[in-house]
Amino acid sequence: MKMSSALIIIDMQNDFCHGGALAVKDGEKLVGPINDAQERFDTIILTQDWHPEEHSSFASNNSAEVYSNIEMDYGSQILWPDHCIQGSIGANFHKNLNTNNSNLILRKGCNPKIDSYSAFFENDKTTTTGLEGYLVKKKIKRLYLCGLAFDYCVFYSALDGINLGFDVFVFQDLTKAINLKNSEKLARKTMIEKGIKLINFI
Ligand code: VGL
Ligand code: ZN
Repeated sequence: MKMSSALIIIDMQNDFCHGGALAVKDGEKLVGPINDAQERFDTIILTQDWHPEEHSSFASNNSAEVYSNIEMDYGSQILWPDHCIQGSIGANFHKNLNTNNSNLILRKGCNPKIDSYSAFFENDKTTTTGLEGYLVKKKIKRLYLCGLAFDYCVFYSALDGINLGFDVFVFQDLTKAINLKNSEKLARKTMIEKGIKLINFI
């Protein structure tokens, strides 16, 4: 791929794979093809969901049901099972993911008060992760997204990417959805409406 493109691999971590705290069905099956996709790119970015134990997006910290919604200062928030706790095995990348070629590993969701689905902004939609600056300085114009989960972190990263003026492509065969309340369909529809291109790697 050209110098002006980047592959952004979202949250390929144990907790989103088989046996993990927030497992996405067949998530681990993406590892091999994502490793293959890396061979086509000069710039590779990995994101890592990286929450403190007291994170406000955990149902356990709100005495509430898993997958219920609460209102935060920044809007509605789904309450998740405890996952991707900083330094835990669940937060590690899947053991077969090739991490040798990555230029940047971006950790997100570190602020206990704000969740962060997108690789660009926390869920308050204003606190930046710094990724935009990194890509702009490297003159990257086109983003190719893959990883977990299609309807949360991949979706919100793709939306922010296009809103920031990048060309955004999602490898739909290198991502899998959690699919709460039709979220997979809604994510796909919104992406298409916004001009995000859903393409296949294989
Ligand atoms: C994710 C829910 C909570 C994701 C992360 O990677 O899609 N989803 N934290
Ligand atoms: Zn998370």
